[in-house]
Amino acid sequence: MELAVISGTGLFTPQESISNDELVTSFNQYVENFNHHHRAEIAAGVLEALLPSSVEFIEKASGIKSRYVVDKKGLLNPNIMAPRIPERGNDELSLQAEMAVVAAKQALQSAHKTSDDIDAVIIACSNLQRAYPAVSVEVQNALGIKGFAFDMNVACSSATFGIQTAENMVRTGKARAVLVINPEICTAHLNFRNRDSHFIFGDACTAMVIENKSACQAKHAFEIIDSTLVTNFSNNIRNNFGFLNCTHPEGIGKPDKLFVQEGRKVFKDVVPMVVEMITEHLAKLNLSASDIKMFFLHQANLNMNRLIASKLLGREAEFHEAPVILDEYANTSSAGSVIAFHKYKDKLTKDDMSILCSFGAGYSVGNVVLKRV
Ligand code: CO8
Repeated sequence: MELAVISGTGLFTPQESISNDELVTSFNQYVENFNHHHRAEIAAGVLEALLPSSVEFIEKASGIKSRYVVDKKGLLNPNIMAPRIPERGNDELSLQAEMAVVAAKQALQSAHKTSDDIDAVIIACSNLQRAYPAVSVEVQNALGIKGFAFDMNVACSSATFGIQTAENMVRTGKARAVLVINPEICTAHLNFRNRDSHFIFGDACTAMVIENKSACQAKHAFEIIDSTLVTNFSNNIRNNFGFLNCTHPEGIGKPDKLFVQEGRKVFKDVVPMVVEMITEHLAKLNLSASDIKMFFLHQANLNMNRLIASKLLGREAEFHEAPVILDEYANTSSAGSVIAFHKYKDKLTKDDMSILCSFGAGYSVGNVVLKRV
């Protein structure tokens, strides 16, 4: 068996950002408009008045202070409250492919690789912008890569599931090097009229080069010591958007065709699941949490990450042990833990161990144990 390393990473960050203040102002304007428009039904008890959102709640409940977005104007317009992304012609690069190409080029550069060194492209993310042709094949074409490409979706855990898929290809010699790319346009599937979750998501794209250790030319790389995946069915995070929606037109535009969650239940279910999985995985490798220098955890909720890290370490984690990017990026689904890895991995020195862990819809959890080489 060959050894596999992550030898390069890249990050595409949209130019526009929305602060909690801006988001709440727009949401509260929508609430005011709604309550005014429906004042008769509300007075008659037929409709419930909507409640306003608050900056303080968002920051305390989630740790999120702002999010990058592909379209700020549409999102902040209380009459739209959704990104407005013009359709492109079939001969133009699609938006997801465009984000992916930027992140992939950075990853290739940091790995000291060119398109000729890559044998496969995996687009792994929560939402794909069309059915076919696969976005990955479009990216493969844009980068001039030979070999093959495919798309995969495991919601928030798409990146770690993609890493293991690439790792297996490299270990078995099926590919010399693989690009795993996570273009997440989460704002297009978020219900910005839902007070409980309107603040949760942002947009970004990450990319990684995963390759055979013996061919690695990067100054610093991260050997994939082992990876483990688990899924466990739950309806607590759900989105019923899909290609069959048009077969039942009555359901089109209903809130269940966007992201819906029972946030409290997710928190309660997922924390023990993640702690148990990481603990067992480390034990299998004769390691314990104290051997791990950095925990690159899925970035969904600050309190959740604090609790997971403290349960693993038996004490509160310092920022440098479990870095957070949530405050700036919000939840970017599968890209979140990779953004933390991309930004803070250089703090690790030779032989330092770290983990990259994702968790979310499915439920799905993926844990990758890495060693800086
Ligand atoms: N402003 C003010 N008050 C509010 C607001 C608001 N915006 N929203 C709710 N409240 C109020 C509630 O009404 C409630 O009031 P009361 O106590 O009087 O009933 C109070 O605040 C507390 O509400 P909650 O119990 O809902 O608040 P929590 O403390 O549980 O926080 C969170 C809510 C932040 C949602 C929290 O539960 C959480 O983050 N849980 C974890 C969720 C999680 O990790 N989800 C994973 C996400 S899935 C993923 O990462 C990828 C999915 C696939 C991507 C899809 C792309 C779109």
